[in-house]
Amino acid sequence: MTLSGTLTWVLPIDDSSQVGHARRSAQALAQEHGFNETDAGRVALVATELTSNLLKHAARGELHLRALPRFNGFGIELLAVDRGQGFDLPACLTDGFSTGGTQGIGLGAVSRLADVFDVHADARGAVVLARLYRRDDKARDLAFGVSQHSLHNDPACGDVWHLSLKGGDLSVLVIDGLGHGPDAELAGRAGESAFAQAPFAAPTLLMDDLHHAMGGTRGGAVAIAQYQAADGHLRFTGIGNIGASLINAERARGLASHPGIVGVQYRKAQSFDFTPVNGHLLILYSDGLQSRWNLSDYPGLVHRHPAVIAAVLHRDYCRGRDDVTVIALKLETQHD
Ligand SMILES: [Mn+2]
Repeated sequence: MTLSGTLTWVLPIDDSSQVGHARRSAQALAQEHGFNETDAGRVALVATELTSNLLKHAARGELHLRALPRFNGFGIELLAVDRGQGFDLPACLTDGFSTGGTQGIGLGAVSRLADVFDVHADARGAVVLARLYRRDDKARDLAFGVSQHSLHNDPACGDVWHLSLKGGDLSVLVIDGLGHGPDAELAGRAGESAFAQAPFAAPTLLMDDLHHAMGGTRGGAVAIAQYQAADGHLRFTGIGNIGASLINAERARGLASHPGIVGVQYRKAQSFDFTPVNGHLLILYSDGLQSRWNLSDYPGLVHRHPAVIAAVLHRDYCRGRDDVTVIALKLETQHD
């Protein structure tokens, strides 16, 4: 089982005229991924309500759309992201709470339409997550989230991620191809192809494979993390500046990488072991994200769905001068 990345689709929402566009965009994305009319209609209704609710409490923000990679079924992820204050969750959850000019079904109804619904709201703004899966699939939600954006919305993205699952074990890769644009993407994709051939090989050996595969490209920063569910064991190897943190409610640890550029030059790859870390959150991010964030600045956020966490960090710490990727993953048994 393999998941790999596409860019987050961002729709700016600052006027009620954009609600219809958001609804049609979400519905079209669902239909492209095989949702039938009823299921795509649910997606459309959720998009309408999330964007209307956002306009009402924050006046402006963004709707982030993503087709969830195949995981026993297709899904659509919608994230309403804003910097507004005073988000009133109990009021928003009340059925019939009018969001102005819409059906006013309230987020309570959205939470029942969606297979996954979660919210984080504080003084810095709100992020509301809804995931909907096709009803005819036996999809299970993966406790995983990604926010990925290229600089200036370039269709080429130098950041690449790839996640493999095997019997509850996970192996995840993040590459930041040097710079940005098509040549950076070429470097990233070369490394991803090598990784995809043996994602559960020893990470230091994998790093050598990636080094060879990325030779002749401009190279990049690479991090590989492998989780063994049976003993709650995480192994991490990094070259270059992919950020990595292992977090639970008590503490946060940074996972260290060695200097170098994979595909060009580095002295050695070394793996570090962490155990037991079941139940921890693993966050990997490219240097398009500032590293000075601290999840404990956001009360309760560590317990939210990883997709909410990735969206909050992107909203508040994106540098805006490079491609950016934030992956958040709950380390728990996630059967393939
Ligand atoms: Mn970068």
